[in-house]
Amino acid sequence: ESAMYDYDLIVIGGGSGGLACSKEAAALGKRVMVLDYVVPTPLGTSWGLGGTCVNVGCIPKKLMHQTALLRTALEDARKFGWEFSEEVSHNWETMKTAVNNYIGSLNWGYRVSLRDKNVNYVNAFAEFVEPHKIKATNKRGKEVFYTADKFVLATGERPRYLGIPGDKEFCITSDDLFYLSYCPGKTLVIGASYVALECGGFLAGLGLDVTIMVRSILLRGFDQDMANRAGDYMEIHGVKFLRQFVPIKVEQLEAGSPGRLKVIAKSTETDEVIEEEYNTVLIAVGRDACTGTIGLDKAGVIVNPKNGKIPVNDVEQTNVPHIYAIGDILEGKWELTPVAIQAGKMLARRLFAGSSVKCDYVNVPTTVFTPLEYGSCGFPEEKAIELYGEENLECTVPGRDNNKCYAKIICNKLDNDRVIGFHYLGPNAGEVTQGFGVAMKCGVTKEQLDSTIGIHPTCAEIFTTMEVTKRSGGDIKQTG
Ligand code: FAD
Ligand code: NA7
Repeated sequence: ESAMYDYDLIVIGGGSGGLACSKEAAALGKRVMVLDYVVPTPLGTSWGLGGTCVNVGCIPKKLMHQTALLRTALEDARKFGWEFSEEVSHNWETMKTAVNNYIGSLNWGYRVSLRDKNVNYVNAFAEFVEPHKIKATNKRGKEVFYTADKFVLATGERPRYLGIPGDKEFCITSDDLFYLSYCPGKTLVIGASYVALECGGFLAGLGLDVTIMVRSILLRGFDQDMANRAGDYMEIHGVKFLRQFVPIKVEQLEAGSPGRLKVIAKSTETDEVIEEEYNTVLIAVGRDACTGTIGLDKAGVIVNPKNGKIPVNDVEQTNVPHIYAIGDILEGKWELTPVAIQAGKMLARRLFAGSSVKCDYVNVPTTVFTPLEYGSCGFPEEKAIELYGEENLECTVPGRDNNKCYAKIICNKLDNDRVIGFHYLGPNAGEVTQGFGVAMKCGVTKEQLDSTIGIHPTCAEIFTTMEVTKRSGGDIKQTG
């Protein structure tokens, strides 16, 4: 029946999930098309093939985070005898150019690999006009129609705005930050998501005056004990936090690169209204799924009207059997690049190679690249208590290096002291957490961690010698 259509599979969205899925399907001999199109930001920023991760997410933010860490390394270097007399300063434009060039090479690499793998790539915006037919509109407004037997939705998300006067006109989001042609100067970051804390963190690390406006708590959904420690470290290292405030208006005092903006904000607890001037305002208050303008009603796909997310079953199938969805647009799933890639690959294998292996969304390790990085896998303490009851858990917690490093594991006493929560605050958290993610996938217990011999001297060895339980209230400071 597939022969009646132009393609066996059309993938809408060429980001982490869409590229992985389309390449895998083509490698299995299917006729595959992928469409990717970037709608420019309100300020006109746009980018190439590859989606959020490469262009406006993981990759540029890690490079800028790394740039900021180099400054700390310079300071440490002096302490240990490196002598350099020139004053150290940072050039935004040089960094921006280096980051953009790196991204450009990745964009090119993706194009080449799609061609090599026989995926038909079209740079056009796709929307359904019928259940098996889409309309593709390119930059010049030219419309072409394509049909397919099956579809995969992988359109990702874009930053949410606040809906207050001046936000779209004068503020930037992470979609603009990595392409900003000028140094943002004194910056207000609005929001307390990981995107807000990471961007605020590296901007401060570059030496800028940074304030983060927090409506309620830091890093909702993450272990709060750890989130607050990551925040405390930022505060000690110069990031200002304006807590329990929300912005109500942004006015432009002077245009420029950067210009001058006035932000008026009100307390969430009292009648207090404050105002302050900044050069740049970065909004990072969450992201909206790109599902509202792709004709899903024409295809009959159900979307959660509250958040625009798409509910799927455990094989990433929507309510319409021939339409699947992966990545950030999924309801109740992780918003992470490796998750989108894994889901895309597994889906293609199930659709076209008779596989029955599903994407496992449990115990996905992740890291927040705040100035002091925070890696985690499994449950936050709050969630573990809610699910298992405090009396059935054991929490072990050593800190070290003047408490710059902090670690915590949560074990389920009802299940052999199996590790159900892993939390690490310290250098190279991503590298450290990856390995423990494997261990948790294998069902690691406290006893097995204890019988593992550490690598000395490292921060991660701490997980092999954890003795102090949180319950005991014992001294957690470790040395050596
Ligand atoms: P995307 O990668 O967003 O791709 C969707 C693509 O579809 C986009 O190119 C979009 O333009 C296109 N598109 C949308 N609608 C249409 C249409 N109608 N027609 C054609 N094309 C369309 N994840 C991590 O794992 N680690 C990190 O460190 C990390 N850091 C991040 C930092 C930031 C600042 C942000 C914003 C995100 C970060 N993420 C990180 C999340 C990660 O980027 C996403 O989880 C991942 O990119 C999701 O992949 P996706 O395939 O679902 O969507
Ligand atoms: P999240 O996690 O939903 O975070 C949104 C953040 O923005 C959060 O700190 C919110 O504060 C804050 N927010 C939202 N609206 C406002 C307004 N109007 N004013 C001020 N602050 C606001 O979104 P992300 O996209 O960053 O993260 C998505 C997922 O990644 C998440 O599920 C994690 O598991 C990882 P709040 O806490 O609501 O007061």
